[in-house]
Amino acid sequence: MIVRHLEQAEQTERRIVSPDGNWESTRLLLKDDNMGFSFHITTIYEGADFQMHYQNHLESVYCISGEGEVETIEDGKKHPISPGTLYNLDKHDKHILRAFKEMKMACVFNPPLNGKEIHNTEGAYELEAEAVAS
Ligand code: 9YT
Repeated sequence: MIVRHLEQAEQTERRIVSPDGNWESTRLLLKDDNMGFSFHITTIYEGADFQMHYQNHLESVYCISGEGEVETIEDGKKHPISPGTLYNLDKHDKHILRAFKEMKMACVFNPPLNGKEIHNTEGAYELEAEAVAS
């Protein structure tokens, strides 16, 4: 069994701070854990407004706290986000995420992230990236 605690993981390389200043994410479960997905607790900072396009991954995002919205670029639909909302990028949807108040999100990625990924210029993660020290 694998057991980890968020506060401890935040003190390690599992905590990734995005250089664009929009978010940070502590990656509690990664590819090396062989679960077939990765699991992260992500903070989207208040005022963040940025585009992503996970061409190589499917992602589920559950809002634990905060307020915001996610807009799908293809149809311009805006979906409000509040605690309890789960959105799923099942079609590699290009999207914009906005945080009106800081949001805490639980995120699952399939395939799992390696550990050190940050967004490329397309707002995607590459399939190959450096793993974190365990
Ligand atoms: C909600 C979202 O996709 N935020 C970007 C960070 C991502 N969740 C991650 O890398 O943990």
